[in-house]
Amino acid sequence: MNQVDVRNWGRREFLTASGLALASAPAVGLAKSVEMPFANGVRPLVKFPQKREMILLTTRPPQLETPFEVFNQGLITPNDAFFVRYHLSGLPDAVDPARFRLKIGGHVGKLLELSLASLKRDFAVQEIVAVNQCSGNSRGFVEPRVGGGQLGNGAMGNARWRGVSLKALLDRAGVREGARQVTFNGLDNPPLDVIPDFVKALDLDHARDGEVMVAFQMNGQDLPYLNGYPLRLIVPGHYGTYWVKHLNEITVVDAQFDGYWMKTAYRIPDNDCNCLVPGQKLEKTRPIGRFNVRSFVTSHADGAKVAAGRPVELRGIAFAGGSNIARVLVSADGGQTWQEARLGEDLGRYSFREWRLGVDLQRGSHAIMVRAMTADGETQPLEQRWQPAGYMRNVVEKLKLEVA
Ligand SMILES: Nc1nc2c(c(=O)[nH]1)N[C@H]1C(S)=C(S)[C@@H](COP(=O)(O)O)O[C@H]1N2
Ligand SMILES: [Mo]
Repeated sequence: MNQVDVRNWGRREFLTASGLALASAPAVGLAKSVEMPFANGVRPLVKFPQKREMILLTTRPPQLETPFEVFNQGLITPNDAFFVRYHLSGLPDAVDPARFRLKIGGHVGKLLELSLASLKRDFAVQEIVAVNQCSGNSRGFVEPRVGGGQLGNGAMGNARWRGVSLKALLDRAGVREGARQVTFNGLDNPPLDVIPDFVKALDLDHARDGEVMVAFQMNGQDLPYLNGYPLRLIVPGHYGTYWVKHLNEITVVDAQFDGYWMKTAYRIPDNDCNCLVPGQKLEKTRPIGRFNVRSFVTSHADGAKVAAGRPVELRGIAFAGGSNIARVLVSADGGQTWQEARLGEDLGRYSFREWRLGVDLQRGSHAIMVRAMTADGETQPLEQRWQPAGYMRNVVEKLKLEVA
């Protein structure tokens, strides 16, 4: 296999993208763009290497959102449409798959330095279908507005990940008595030393649950460069912040890891709703963890017009943080009455699940709502829950359909 070298890759595409991001309104007007339904929601559509046209949030580092219609085209999000999120602009220039090594060290019996070939050959390979979702997915809709990337609903995706279990790697290295957490670092670096490197941690029990995985493939292909080539961590049911890309260092530690990205960033109110009243002071916090339950209509956009006189086929997706989707309820009258949707193929408890429902609608305007419930009985709130970082939005979605 050839070395992946970003310096030789689609130079023009990177330049086009940077040009767009730096340009002000007139250039955006000339380029293709989309408008998110919130203030300052105009976004350029750009092409990066190995990606189709995506919604641009920032160029350095690349942050790309999936155009929402992709979620209506199948349960698996194609690699070239999968969203991209980075914190640090120091992306690795090049990754040579022959020379790449994954180091597993720290509080272990034996330091491992694994080549990609050894990883694929010497450990049992496993697969899982799982959603990766950014903590700040949908942040642009939060009211009152909060700081951070103003994302629509496209900072999520569902893929079939192939790799080896983290447990098998840790067992091979031999975790020593007294170990508490495992930390994960990738090849990307801060542009300046004052910005802390992106390092995340999981408790030892979680790291050894057999589901957390080091993946080398996504939907049957090598990971796209921007989604973490050659290896990334998969933490099923947990927010994307833990899914470290370009993963090359796994370190077992005998204390609670207190790096910036665990201790300061990505924390949520430590209360039952993980929420605050806007303006309320944030006191006790904990690191963000599992997804809450969400559902979307994918078949129709807000404000869509449909023909009267025949049933309207509504369709969408639902997912949660590890409990199966048990029910999806749909309202066509703004929440007064609810009907049960049919669920589609079950690809596992970490995957998107399709739902469908035919509804008969009179001429006029209709408020469609969708609400999912898990096997554990968790459901979506009817009123938004606010928190200062705008994480974990999962309020019931509402959209208007015009029947004429
Ligand atoms: N090395 C590295 N891994 C990372 C990040 C990063 O900045 N650097 N960002 C994380 C965050 S916050 C998210 S949401 C996911 C996004 O994964 P994707 O870019 O493949 O969609 O990557 C995670 N892994
Ligand atoms: Mo994220």
